[in-house]
Amino acid sequence: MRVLLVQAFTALDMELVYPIGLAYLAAHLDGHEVEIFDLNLYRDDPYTPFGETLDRFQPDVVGISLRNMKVAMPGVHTDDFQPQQEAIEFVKKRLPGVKVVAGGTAFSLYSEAMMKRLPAIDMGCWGESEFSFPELLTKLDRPWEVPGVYYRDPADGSVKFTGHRPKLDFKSLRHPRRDLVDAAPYLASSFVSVGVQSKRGCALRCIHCSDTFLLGHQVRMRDPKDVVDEIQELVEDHGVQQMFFCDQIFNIPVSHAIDICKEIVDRRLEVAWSAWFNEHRNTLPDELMIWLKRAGCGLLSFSPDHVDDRMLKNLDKNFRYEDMLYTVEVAKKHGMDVEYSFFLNSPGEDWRSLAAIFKFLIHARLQLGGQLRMFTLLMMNPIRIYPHTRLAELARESGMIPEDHDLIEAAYWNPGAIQHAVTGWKATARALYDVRRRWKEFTGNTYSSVTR
Ligand code: B12
Ligand code: SF4
Repeated sequence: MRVLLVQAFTALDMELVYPIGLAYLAAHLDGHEVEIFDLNLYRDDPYTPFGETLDRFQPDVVGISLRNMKVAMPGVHTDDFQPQQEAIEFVKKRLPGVKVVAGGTAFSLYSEAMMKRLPAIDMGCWGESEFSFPELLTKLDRPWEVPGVYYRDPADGSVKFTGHRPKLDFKSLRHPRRDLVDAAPYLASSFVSVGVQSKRGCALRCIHCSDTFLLGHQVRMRDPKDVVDEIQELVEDHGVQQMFFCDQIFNIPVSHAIDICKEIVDRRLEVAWSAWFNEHRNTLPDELMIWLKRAGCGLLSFSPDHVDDRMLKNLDKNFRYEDMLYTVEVAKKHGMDVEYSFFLNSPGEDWRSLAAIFKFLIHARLQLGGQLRMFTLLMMNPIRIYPHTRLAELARESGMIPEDHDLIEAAYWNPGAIQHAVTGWKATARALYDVRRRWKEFTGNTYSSVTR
């Protein structure tokens, strides 16, 4: 069978993302002719090269990877479904009769809604699909026999799901088919664009996170030697000098992270990289920091979401403010660059907790100077409410969203935070005014006459 694997649009205003999920699938498609096409490589005019590829390759099946939910450009698209819908309808128009199978994180999080809103999708695989997709290809006329599959009931067209499969044994998977993807445009796009995955799953329980629904709480690790074999192949055969570990969290467990670093050092691989790191001080020991640096990790990417203890507790984080201070201390000590990203409107936010973030920002800047590369405050971007999260439960319980909301356009909005911010500003302005007044009284008004 000829199978064309297509990466649908990712966030249109952001960096390219190497289609590692499709490369994993391709590695498990024995006996099929496979190609990978990324629509994002041609954002100005994707449909000319896409049409040419469809005409030339004449696939029997198009597997479309839907990664991100938010891809629409305001003013250009009506909603987030439009770009993906256009791409899938383009396939169906160009090659009527071709089967379109969807997959990817956005598909897995919003499967039913996607099947309903995008009728050109014939069927889809939920979650990790290295085994379900090849199995489905042998049973395209009987998808109901394959666990992990969404399909349309031939009787009435209703959307059905065959049920979840057990989580797969990640360490026994083949390496992704890197030979099917030209790494060059991704390398040119950003230093995080090419990914390598050393584990799947996360043991932590942040209330807003959907990764644990997608990949489970059990951390499934690959043998560090096998991980570094893959990195070596990327460096030596594909000219990769920079990469990102696309694990949920790289430094849990610490020993696995250290073993990967040691292996990179032993093989003298010249590659600069980054990853998501947990902030708890026990997960950032000096030993790890030393190996990270030696192995080419140039940036500690942290996504703590907050710094204030009360808020960290609300978000069910495994670390506290003391640990945040420790991240600054350890980065300074080892000369590592860091970046942090925060939410500014989490459940329970008030002006004191907002002020704590700004206080931390000042502290980090003073301590780290240029080593503090980026400090993202998602102020205008409240926390997305992903399906199957405790945040979703919270939002439903509090009446913020109706019980049956499909969560496609749902964001946690905490009006209290704005009120508190205004109260905070007022309190600060009042305090400043008081200081000024007292200064005037004390100096006999010299201050204002001098400044006037
Ligand atoms: C690493 C990562 C990043 C890295 C990527 C680095 C890199 N070089 O790859 C960086 C930091 C750049 C990043 C950025 C962003 N990310 Co991100 N990221 C991830 C993360 C943690 C892992 C993705 C990954 O590589 N997985 C490994 C591969 C092997 O898995 P996979 O792609 O899912 O593929 C498997 C299955 O999905 C399925 N599958 C995939 N395609 C297909 C196709 C078919 C036909 C079939 C049958 C099956 C199938 O089979 C594959 C093999 O098992 C995920 C979390 C997660 N649970 O996946 C979030 C995630 C993908 N990111 C997310 C978001 C929101 C973003 C940002 C918008 C964040 C931001 N505001 O900056 C940006 C967008 C970037 C962009 N340009 O679009 C969301 C997307 C949710 C959504 N539906 O919208 C996720 C799911 C996290 C979450 N739960 O919120 N991200
Ligand atoms: S640490 Fe990251 S992946 Fe793990 S539960 Fe929290 S947000 Fe999700």
